[in-house]
Amino acid sequence: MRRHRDQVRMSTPDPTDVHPAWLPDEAWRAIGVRRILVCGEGTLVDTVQAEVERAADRYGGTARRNPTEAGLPPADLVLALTDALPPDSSPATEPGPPETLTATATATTTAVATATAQLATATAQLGESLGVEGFALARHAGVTVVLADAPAGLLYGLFELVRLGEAAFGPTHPVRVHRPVMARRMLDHWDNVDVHPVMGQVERGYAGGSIFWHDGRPRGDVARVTAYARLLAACGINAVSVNNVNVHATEARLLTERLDDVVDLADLLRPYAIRVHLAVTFAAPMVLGGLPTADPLDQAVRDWWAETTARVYARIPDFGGYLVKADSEGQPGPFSYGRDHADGANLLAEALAPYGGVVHWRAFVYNHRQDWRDRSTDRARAAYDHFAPLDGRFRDNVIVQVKHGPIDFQTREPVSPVIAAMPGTRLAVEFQVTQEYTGQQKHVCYLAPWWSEILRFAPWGDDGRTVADVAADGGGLVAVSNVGDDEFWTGHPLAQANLYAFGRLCWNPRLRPQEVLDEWIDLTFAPDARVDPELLRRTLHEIMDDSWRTYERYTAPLGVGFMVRPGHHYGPDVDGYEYTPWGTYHFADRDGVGVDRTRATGTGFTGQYPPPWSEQYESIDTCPDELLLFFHHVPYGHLLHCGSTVIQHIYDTHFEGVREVEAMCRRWEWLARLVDPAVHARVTERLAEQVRCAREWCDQVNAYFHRKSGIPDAHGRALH
Ligand code: GCV
Repeated sequence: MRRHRDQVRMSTPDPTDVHPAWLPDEAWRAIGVRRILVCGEGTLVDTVQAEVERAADRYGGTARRNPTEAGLPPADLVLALTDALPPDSSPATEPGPPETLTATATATTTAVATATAQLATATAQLGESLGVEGFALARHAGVTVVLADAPAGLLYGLFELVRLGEAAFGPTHPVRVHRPVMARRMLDHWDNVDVHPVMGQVERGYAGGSIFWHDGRPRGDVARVTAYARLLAACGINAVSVNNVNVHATEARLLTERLDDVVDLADLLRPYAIRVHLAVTFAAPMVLGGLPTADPLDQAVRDWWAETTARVYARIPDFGGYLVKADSEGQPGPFSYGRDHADGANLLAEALAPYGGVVHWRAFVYNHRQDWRDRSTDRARAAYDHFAPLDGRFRDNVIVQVKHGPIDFQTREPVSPVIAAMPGTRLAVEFQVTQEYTGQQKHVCYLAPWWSEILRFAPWGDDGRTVADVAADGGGLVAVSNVGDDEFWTGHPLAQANLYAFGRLCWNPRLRPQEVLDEWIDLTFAPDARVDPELLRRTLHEIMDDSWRTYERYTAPLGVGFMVRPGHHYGPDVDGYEYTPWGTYHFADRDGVGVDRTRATGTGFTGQYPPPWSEQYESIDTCPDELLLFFHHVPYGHLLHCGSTVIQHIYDTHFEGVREVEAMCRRWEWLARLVDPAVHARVTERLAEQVRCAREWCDQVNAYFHRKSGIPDAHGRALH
């Protein structure tokens, strides 16, 4: 252990040693050719300085730090903390000199003064300051100026410049203020320290091993963790939980005797403004502390958490907090003591409160020992039934973390009704960047359009607040990470776009998915004289923009979900989960398919929504087609709003989905000479599997429903 820690400290991390994903060197050219001035102090300002120095060394610019006694030196780019500017950079009364590519010291001073004055006006108008993460960007007199009140803002301002490239050095423009919509932008790693006998090194990981852990030990790959932190900062993520929410024996000890391992990760992530969180077991006082109970109301248990948490903060002063999966899929929790989830969450919150830490308490609680014959128990109801009655009972530093849908990250689900049911609780909405149910990083499936739909959904109707508003006012957004030790980080190189997009949608949930994809394409695929950038961009859009809907077309139909192979969840198995205890049924028989979740005749789940959705989902006439089978059991001949019958829709969409994947393959071939050969080869290999698998889905789903219903395809295509 000691040796490992010394190794970590001694090595100099170079984040550019690994595959650059969306930060290739070329992305830094526009910055690197300029004379840059960085003003301010602190770890994050040092990071900004190191980044611009590296860029300037590569591309021939210069990077200086802080004003001299004579004032601001001439610069083309100034990145400054507002309190680090000399007092004489006061608001300019005269307009600056004409634009020039090589600004003089006067021009630099004028530009900074103008930007400072405009920022003061802008924040006065907004009635808010830049905050700890915001920044302002302006261009005057041939000088680009980034101002921030706090170091994290400067870091995010730098990455905005990277995104803009040469456009950051174009025409004059007044201050533009940027602030994140979500204060909390977090990734959860389901990484195990030990290799789990069933789940492996990373639970639901599709990109090789863990970047943090290897076979019971820290992986010790300083360069990769640093590069990861840098990539995350560049898309706006500011918190990472470093171990699986299913906390096994070794992982539990990260909280106590293996805390050094967490300290090392915190040290590597901190320079990029990322706070470390830890998933802990609710039974920790027993398994680690030797107490006879973990009862949240027991004083000795409370003391144990308080002392243990104090030790964590003594080593990691900016520790983010705990993440807990309790009373879920076999994890221990407060139910064992006759307590509820508010009792459980408040116990940990009390221990974290003195240090400003938070507990992320997951609402993913349901009965996974169900009997398929019992139609009254509905897994979709579970989170609401457990948590909504507790609204108002959670401490301020509890964040109840709710999966975006009521079941489990399916390709299509309604928005979880819990999001509208707990106005007195801070809620975080949880997404799954790792593609457990969306093709496991073997299939192209750009998920931003799906997440964007969810974030824009208005649970109280069109005039009301959106899911994004609820998260922004509460605990922000969280997602399960999709990276591993794979050469391209995410197995499928195009799956990097999902990670990038998640960060960007946290920063601004109103960004359009296509525009986020544009950003990712421009950053990731470095310009090359031989490459037609428009062809590359257009083709990637053609492949990726609609790929989530394509995936939906060839998998489980009309929102019914699952139909995957049990256990690993890859590939089709229509009845795979139908008679299991997991509560994920479709109830297909010879007459019809779907789950009746109405109040009138079903499980009553529709009643968990406020109007208008409680009514809209209840009625078969107003339920959206894409969620029909989630809410209703209907005959195969039922006519959808789109004009097709349910059975014909199943046939048509499955054939269509396969055709679309075949087209993706042809399009990708066109890019053979336009992208890095290694990336091209990897995507080609994955697309071949996607086509194979899409055909298998199509065959199995269509054959299954043909046999059940006995209804032939209206277009006479072969069904088995
Ligand atoms: C980490 C699903 C996944 C599990 C995961 C669980 C969760 O059930 O299949 O692997 O466990 O969700 O979100 O806790």
